[in-house]
This record gives sequence, structure tokens and C-alpha cells, in this order.
Amino acid sequence: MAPSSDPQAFREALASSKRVVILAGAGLSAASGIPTFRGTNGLWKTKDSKLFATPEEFNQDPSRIWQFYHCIRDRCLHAKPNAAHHALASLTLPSIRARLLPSLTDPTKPPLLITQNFDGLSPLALSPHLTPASQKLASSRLVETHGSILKTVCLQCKHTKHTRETPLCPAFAGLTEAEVEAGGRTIPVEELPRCGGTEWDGSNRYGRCGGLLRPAVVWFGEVPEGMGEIAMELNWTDLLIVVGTSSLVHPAASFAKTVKTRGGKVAVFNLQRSEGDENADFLFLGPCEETLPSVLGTTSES
Ligand code: BV8
Ligand code: ZN
Repeated sequence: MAPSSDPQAFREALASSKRVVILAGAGLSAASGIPTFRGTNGLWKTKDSKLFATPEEFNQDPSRIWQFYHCIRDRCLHAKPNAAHHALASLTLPSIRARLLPSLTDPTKPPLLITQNFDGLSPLALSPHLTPASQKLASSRLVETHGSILKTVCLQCKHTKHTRETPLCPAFAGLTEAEVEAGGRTIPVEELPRCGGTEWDGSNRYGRCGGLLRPAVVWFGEVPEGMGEIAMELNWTDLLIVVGTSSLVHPAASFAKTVKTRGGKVAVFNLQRSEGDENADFLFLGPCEETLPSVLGTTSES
């Protein structure tokens, strides 16, 4: 049966769902000025992802890879969540949840939001009006499965750090996308982002051991974050909402099939047709920053 595009029917499915999971991709952040990967002017349209998004390439030439991610990171630092991020974040508000999701098995728990985006915008969209306890709960129901560009990992002591500081090393000061496009700078590995930063005093202590840092994003061939929690949650999911993803990158691209196989429903929100959406129960084509708030019905109170 062809997917339905009837918002009322979708809201009825939402209202009768016991366990809802949301899977998001680059389309969620498109309206915030973050380029997608495979859409128009997508990152991987002009570049081969295998030359930028693999641990092997980073080990081969950390300077080239760091300069590439420094520019993306700066874009993400200057970006703001859009109406689609806020519509999803509003589901962490108990009042909205009670209205839209009255049948949840555990009404205290927001739907699990799995984002493939490393731009940090979904965490940023979590409402400042939440109490600290609800903030904590809402963050625990958000999985950045492909990591976060706002986090670094030390290759030596494995310390991870979340920071909005930029640049992460003096050698990146004033570095532009145009300069990187033109081949970038020659930066010795000693001058790349280091564990302990510029204050590093030669100690080898955890978190300031002077080790080389890497962006805490999940590269191809690496195991995505939260796989255990995700697998457990998908076992019981009766509605998966898929937003702004081409559904081409695994394992995330297989979640919809998993839910359908277990008798659950799938709703797809995308600017255009995408992989496997013919098997969805609901399909809402258009910019998700418009379709999500209106179809979810979060506009009035969010
Ligand atoms: C792994 C971070 C083992 C780095 C990324 C099975 C079959 C085939 C291949 C594989 C397989 N299993 C594994 C693989 C290999 C590989 C893979 O899937 N390759 C693909 C390309 C064929 N997967 C891996 O390597 C993964 N690791 O498998 O480890 C393992 C796994 C599990 C358990 C144990 C061991 C690691 C994958 C993570 C890679 N890292 N990013 C970086 O990119 O710099 S992936 C990258 O692609 C992004 O994170 C992104 O999120 C992800 C998916 O892209 P999308 O978000 O969908 O973006 P895209 O541009 O493609 O699409 C945007 C969509 O939005 C479009 O449909 C467009 O129409 C829509 N849109 C645009 N604007 C809007 C909109 N929609 C609504 N509104 C709008 N305004
Ligand atoms: Zn370290």
C-alpha cells in the first residue's frame, strides 16, 4: 500500500503509539545552513568521503583532515537550530508529550532521538525552560550516533572533551574554506590540536597529556555510538519517525526495516523521495522545517 500523506492519520498513529523513536539526518540541519552530504551542494558531491571520513586518512595526514573539519566545525559553531530541531525538542516537554503522545508506555520518557548529525544542533535545541532534571533526561534520550564535531578525543589518553572554543590550535587561526579548497596550510603535527591545548606543560596526565586530538565524529568503518541502546529500543518501537536522511548509510539506514519487520510503523519526512520510502506508512515530502511543526502539530505551544 502506498504511504499516506494525511497529517490527521499520522497524528492518530502518534497518539496510539507506545514507543516512538526518531532518526534524523543532514536534512534536519539544512535550513540552519549546514550542507548535507549527498543532497545539492552536498559535501560528498564534490569530495570523496573515503579521502576525508576514515581513520586511515586521518592517520596518513592529520593536518589535511583537521583543516577540513576545522571549517565544518566553525560552520556548526555559528549555526542555530531551526524550526524542525525545535519541533523535535518540544517532545521533551511533558505538556506537549501528554497532548501528542498520550499512549506512551512510559510517559515520563521523551521519544529516543537518534541523530546522524554531528553539528550539535539537536542538543542546542533542547528547551532552556526544562528543569535541570528534565534537561538531564532529555539529553539522555538523544544519541549522536555519528559523534559530535564539538567533541575531541585524545589518541593517547582517550580523554574526550566537549568545547565550543575555536580555533582549537593557533595554527587554524583565520583558516577559511577557500584556503582549504586551495590545498590548505602546511601545519606540522606538533602544532595540531593537542590534549591539554596550548597550556600543555609537558605532563602526561589524563586530559592533558599532550597527545594528538582527533574530531570525535564516527568515520566510515568505525562503530557508531549508542548501538546497544538503539538496538534495545528498536526492539519495542511501534513508530519510527525518519527525518531528512537519504537512508544510504548503515547501520542507521537499516533501522526502518528493523521496525517494519517487528510490526511497527514508519513515517518519513524528506524534501524528496529517498531510499526505501515506498515501504513507509507515512510520507511527508517538503522542507522538514515546515512539515514537521505543522504535521506534528507542535507549532501552537512550542
Ligand atoms: C560501520 C561522520 C561497523 C563523518 C558519517 C551495509 C551495507 C553497505 C555498506 C555498509 C553496510 N554496513 C556498513 C557499511 C559501510 C558504511 C556505509 O554505510 N557506507 C555507505 C555509504 C554505503 N557504514 C559505516 O562505515 C558505519 N560503520 O558500519 O561499522 C559496525 C556497525 C555496527 C555495529 C558494529 C560494527 C559508520 C557510518 C558513519 C560514517 N560517518 N559521518 C563525516 O561524515 O564527516 S556518515 C554521514 O552520512 C553523516 O553522518 C550522515 O549523517 C550520514 C548519512 O547521511 P544523511 O544524513 O542521510 O545525509 P545525506 O546528505 O545523504 O541526505 C540528506 C537527506 O536530507 C536527503 O535525502 C535530502 O533529500 C534530505 N533533505 C535535504 N534538505 C532537507 C531534506 N529533508 C527535509 N528537509 C530539508 N530541508
Ligand atoms: Zn591525552
